[in-house]
Amino acid sequence: MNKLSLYSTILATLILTSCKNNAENEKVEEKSEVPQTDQTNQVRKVETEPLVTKDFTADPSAHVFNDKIYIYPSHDFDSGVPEDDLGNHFNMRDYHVYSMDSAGGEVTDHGVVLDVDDVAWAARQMWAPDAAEKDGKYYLYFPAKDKNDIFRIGVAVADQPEGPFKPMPDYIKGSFSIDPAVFEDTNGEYYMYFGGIWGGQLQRWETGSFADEDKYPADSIKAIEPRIAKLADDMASFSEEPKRIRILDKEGNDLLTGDNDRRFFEAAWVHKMDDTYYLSYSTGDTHKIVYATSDSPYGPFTYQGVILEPVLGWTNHHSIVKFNGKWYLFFHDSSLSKGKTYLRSVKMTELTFNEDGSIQTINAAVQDSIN
Ligand code: FUB
Repeated sequence: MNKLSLYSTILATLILTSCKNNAENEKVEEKSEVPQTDQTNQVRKVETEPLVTKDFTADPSAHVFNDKIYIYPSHDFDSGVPEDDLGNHFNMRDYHVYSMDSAGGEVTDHGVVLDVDDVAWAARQMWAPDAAEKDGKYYLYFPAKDKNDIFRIGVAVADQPEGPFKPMPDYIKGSFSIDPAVFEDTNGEYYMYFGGIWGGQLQRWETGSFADEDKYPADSIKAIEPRIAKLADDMASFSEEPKRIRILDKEGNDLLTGDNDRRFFEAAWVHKMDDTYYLSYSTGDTHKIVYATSDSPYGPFTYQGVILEPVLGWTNHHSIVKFNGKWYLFFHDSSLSKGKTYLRSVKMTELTFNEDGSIQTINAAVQDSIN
């Protein structure tokens, strides 16, 4: 090799190495777009037991009423409907209410408080409910499929938190999809957050009216968003058209459909700490409970990190409540049924906030109950 070709070979090698390094740096830079909270947050492993063992319970919405914790869960049971992609085997037909005088104390079962046969407009599938109190009345919000097999959200009223609840004759006008969560703001306004994709039918409402077929946005398109509507004074109707809630990354971009680790799937819940609204929800195909924050109940919310890693079973659904100065996470898993996705059990654990308001990630995974 003459001198010239030796220099050319060295130069070419240097250029190639530099390009490779640049490409690798770009990859590292891409990776560092993952929010800081995911990278730095320590994951706390917890061991938890089902709060109820006599029945299967799921989707726990917890509230503090009259100095007690009340839990409004779905009531799972085996109805014999075969498992399918639309979740028809989640064929629940009634609700129980549970209460506790102290966190982790004895759990009282208040029995059946509402049955599908008592709801004039509902046909089947009483999915995840929530409850709210206003002026001494208690309101139970629940999704169910109507006689046309379209999920709607109904409301039932009681004089005490443990029911029994008397249903309104029709579902809330303008309501659709599943997983209502009612948040009472510090100024006395009430907002319903709702929506769930796939079996929960939210994808069918993208055009504003119910579509006959499922259509999902492409991975590169903005993800389907949960909805919010302010409740009217009667607590049984919306005072506005439901609005979409934007969920952004830290650069201000809408989360995309392909962002399965962070985008909304179902199970919205809102709590407020200081002046910050925390929207938490279950993610796309990854079944984490994650959270995003905003200074308005309407958002836009900015993605922050993971609250609860996937649990045993397919679904993940939670609520967050403050009781006697401590924050608690209520959630469910399928440990009691040894992994049956539609037979779940409600659990609870303490939730820890860091000084900057971020939430410490919890891992409550149970591995060996399946054996
Ligand atoms: O319990 C039925 C459905 O499963 C709920 O509505 C979803 O959130 C999921 O937990």
